[in-house]
Amino acid sequence: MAVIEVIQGDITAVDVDVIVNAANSALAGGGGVDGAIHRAAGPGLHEACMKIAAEKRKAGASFSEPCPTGEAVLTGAFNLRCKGIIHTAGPVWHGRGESGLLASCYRNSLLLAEQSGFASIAFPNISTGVYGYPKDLAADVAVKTVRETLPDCPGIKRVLFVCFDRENYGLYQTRLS
Ligand code: AR6
Repeated sequence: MAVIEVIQGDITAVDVDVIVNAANSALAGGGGVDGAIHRAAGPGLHEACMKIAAEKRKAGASFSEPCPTGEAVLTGAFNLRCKGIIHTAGPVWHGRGESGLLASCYRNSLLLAEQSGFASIAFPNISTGVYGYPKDLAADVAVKTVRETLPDCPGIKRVLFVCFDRENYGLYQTRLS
């Protein structure tokens, strides 16, 4: 069974096989953790995201949302020390049942990491920044979904939640202890 850990820090600096980006459904880059990951990875990452977006549109995805909320895509890691980056678009919080979409982000990211042969994965606190998802509710979904999905991912040995702020760090510590 995999270990699940939490640290407070910057996800671009952690030592894992693959990190998850809290992206947007256009894969267009942005602020927050998405901006930090793009800055650290370098311009090749934006090109890779645009290439995937174009492929998805060609295959029938909507123009504005080539990576719909809750889905996940994989790119290389470029200048980062990890081997890959999984981009998933979290839901914007409206208080109208977004937990299923947030759970899909964690589940689809784990399944994609498993399919891609990665043994360790780091998650940020998806949707808890500009997308406004309440941190305590998001932590409930994240921990529960990871625990429920890991039995389907025998190749994944380590899951790391990387919390940028102290509040999220405390919420995850409570849920994982
Ligand atoms: N490492 C780990 N976590 C971080 C880092 C970092 N370097 N920087 C910020 N966080 P957000 P969202 C935390 O806003 O709410 C972007 O513009 C942050 O404290 O990055 O899913 C995208 O392009 C917060 O807890 O993502 C989308 O348009 C968490 O990461 C939109 O924001 C998520 O905050 C996605 O919004």
